[in-house]
Amino acid sequence: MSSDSGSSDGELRIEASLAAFGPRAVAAFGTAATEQELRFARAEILGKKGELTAILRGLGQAPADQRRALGERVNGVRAEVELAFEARLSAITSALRAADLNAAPFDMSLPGRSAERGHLHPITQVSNEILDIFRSLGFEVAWGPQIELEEHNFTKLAFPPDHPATDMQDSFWVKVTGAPSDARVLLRTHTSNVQVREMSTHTPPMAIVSGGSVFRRDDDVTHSPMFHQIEGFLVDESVSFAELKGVLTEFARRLYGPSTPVRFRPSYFPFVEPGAEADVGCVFCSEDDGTRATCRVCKATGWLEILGCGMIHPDVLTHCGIDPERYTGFAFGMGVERVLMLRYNIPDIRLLFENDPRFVAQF
Ligand code: 2U9
Repeated sequence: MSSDSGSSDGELRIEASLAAFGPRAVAAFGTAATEQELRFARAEILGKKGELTAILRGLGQAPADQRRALGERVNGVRAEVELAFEARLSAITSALRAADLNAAPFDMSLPGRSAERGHLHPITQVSNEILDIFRSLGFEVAWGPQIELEEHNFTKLAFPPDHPATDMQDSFWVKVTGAPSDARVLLRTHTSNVQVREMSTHTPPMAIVSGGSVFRRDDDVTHSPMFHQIEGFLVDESVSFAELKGVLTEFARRLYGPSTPVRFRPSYFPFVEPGAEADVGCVFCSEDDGTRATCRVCKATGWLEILGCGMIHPDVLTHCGIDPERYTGFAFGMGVERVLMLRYNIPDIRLLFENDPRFVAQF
């Protein structure tokens, strides 16, 4: 419906909205203190859900002959508001720049903040140190899988089938989808699987050392379900217990110091005969200064066990295709965590696996 002056209600409403809209938008930009606030205000005012879009939608209700003029008026107001936005943006940016220029000058002579450098985990460091000693004694380094067949982990090593280590309670047995139902697979309980694989595929003379993660169902302050071992063996003609003692004494002295006392005590492992354990003199106490009697590390014995060893059982050689009538050999094994715990007097093995930077950064 038209009024006397020739203006429709719709047109008047739009005119009124536009008249109020322009100054309100400019005022909103004026109160924005940061670029972020300003852009937010612009989105509210000119965006799809903004006031101007609503006014534009109202154009449809204006008489057809006035729509064009009204549309031009809306665009004019939009241009004014855009100009006000640009002006405010430039004022905010200039003020920021001025504040920057007037601020206290940047001191180029201040030292930079250096990034902290990472390093190898202490277990990797000590493993490398031990492997390097055996390399320097003429051993080659070999690696093998952590998921292994029972044959390589137990059977060829002459473990009797009822040995407690083969029990569900002691080892992590693995179900392999799609494998035959009689496939027996587990997480290796020692790195001996590498020795078995190497012996079964090479011919003597051989001197090989291997290392890596191993898995047993153990969990307390001195045992972790995952820990690290280093094992080695030497097989040749005429190898005797004398070679075992010579090589392992030299190893212990290179690791713990040239005058370290070393002793061998008889022990039992199914894969060696005779078997022994090697001890080094306790590094935490001495008889001379009276600290031995109360030493908690060596339990006042003066000795610390560092590895197990022995002459490879003839049955194990046979299982790996080596003629025990012609060849003999010695083997040894040690826990890497134990070496670290003894060296640094670490009370709880779990500290080595929590990876707290306050602990690990000390190595
Ligand atoms: C083959 C033949 C013989 C490896 C050996 C030990 C003795 C031993 C333990 C020390 C502490 C493991 O980490 S630990 O629990 N190991 O005492 N290991 S002889 O003998 C072998 C290995 C492979 C074919």
